[in-house]
Amino acid sequence: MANRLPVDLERAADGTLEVKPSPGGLVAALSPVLEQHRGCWVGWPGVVGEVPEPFRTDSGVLLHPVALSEDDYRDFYEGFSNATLWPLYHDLIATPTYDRSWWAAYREVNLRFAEAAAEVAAEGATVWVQDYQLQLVPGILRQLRPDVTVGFFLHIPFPSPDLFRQLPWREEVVRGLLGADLIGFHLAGCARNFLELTRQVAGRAGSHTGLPDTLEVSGDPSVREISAHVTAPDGRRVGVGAFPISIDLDSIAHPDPAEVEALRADLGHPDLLMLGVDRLDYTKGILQRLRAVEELLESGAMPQTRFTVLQVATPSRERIEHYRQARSEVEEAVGRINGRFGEPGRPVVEYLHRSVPKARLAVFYAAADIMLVTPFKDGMNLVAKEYVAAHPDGSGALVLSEFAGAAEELAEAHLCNPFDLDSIKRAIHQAAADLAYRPGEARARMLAMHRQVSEHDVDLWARSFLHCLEERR
Ligand code: ADQ
Repeated sequence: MANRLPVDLERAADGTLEVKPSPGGLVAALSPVLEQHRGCWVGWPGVVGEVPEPFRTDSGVLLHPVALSEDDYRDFYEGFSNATLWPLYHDLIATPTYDRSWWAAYREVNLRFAEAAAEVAAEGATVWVQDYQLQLVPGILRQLRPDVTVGFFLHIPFPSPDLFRQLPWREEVVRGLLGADLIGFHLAGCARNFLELTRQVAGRAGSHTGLPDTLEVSGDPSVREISAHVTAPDGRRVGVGAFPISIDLDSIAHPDPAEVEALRADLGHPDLLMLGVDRLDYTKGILQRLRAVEELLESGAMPQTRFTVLQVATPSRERIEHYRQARSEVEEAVGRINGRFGEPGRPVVEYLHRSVPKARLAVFYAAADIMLVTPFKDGMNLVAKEYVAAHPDGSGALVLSEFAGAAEELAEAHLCNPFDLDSIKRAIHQAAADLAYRPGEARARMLAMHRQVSEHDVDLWARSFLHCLEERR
């Protein structure tokens, strides 16, 4: 179960609901398992108010909608999930708001999701709960249905205990998570933060034992073993481990070279095409990368190179003030840079504020010489992996923030510190210099990363987690 069902519902003019499947990485990863076991996906279908009855997708997966009212959407989703937990878990890049009524809505909606899962789960079923919006579900589900096996995966970072302890409802959240049999994070560092926290916080609510200081990954490195356990207040041993998510390589299937060429032609055949693809979120460092580009232009650091930056920014959480502000700062920077350095018909920054179909994104990835991924903090960042997947021949270069989870696996990228404009500029400069003067070195870097992503795809991620979860039965 996840906050969102893998569908887009649209309300037609006559008030009826139309359902369209919305394919994504998680769907690709989970569909085979769900189809094989005739499984069920519980989630919110994306429009407030009345929801359709449960229905089956063409491939036989049962979708079970959970309703959210306008108030739930505001307080549970925009409020507690995205204006409290999101900034707190991303190391306070924005200041979290702690609001009691949002917390009440979060509890209430988590109860509703848990009840829905309890209703549809077969005797002894496995329930896999996804992400920060549903952290109380494992604990509630454990009480409602002690027979089911519960896994929980967090897609965003888990902060250090010193930050997490700000949360007024910290003990409830930790106890909710400890209702699971297995809790998965992208990185060992996040798992370690959680273990340390349970020592500090949940310990007061019950006993705890057996917490190692470090997380060891043992056995076949492609299958992450559960590396630590926490003893929950009710005495159960809860597995904690790192399972770095990845992508479905087929979704970035090789685009038509003619389309790739046509895109570069449309952009006026730049010497260097740089690309950014992000949700428009203040954690993604879009403004910072634009400022770095602006400073490169200002200083004339790359005089021989006529470059274009294509920035695709998906609209996201637009009613939340920090998001509105991030958008207006980005758009101001785009206008300023183009005003200062563009030519008629040749802006420096091409900016798309909309979602783009995956096949078109694949064209963008394949066409780009340098991919700019500069988040201040990111659980993983699938865009970095998608770019690498789109360059099986080793072309291109990746500039990647050290603070993206993906940096652990993609160490051959040009790593940068997004808080330091000079560091971003250096990484761009090095990537461009490698492409121009050290093509062998540039190719070796990209090929090493391509191997990593090919061998660790989203299917492996799902199988590893579910394998560990099954072992806990
Ligand atoms: P996100 O913060 O959404 O995910 P990311 O991992 O980069 O970030 O995933 C974004 C996905 O959306 C990618 O598959 C990308 O192709 C797609 N996308 C982005 N912009 C798009 C556009 N304009 N049009 C169409 N598609 C677009 C959260 C966490 C991440 C974690 C993932 C998965 O914040 O850290 O990697 O979940 O666990």
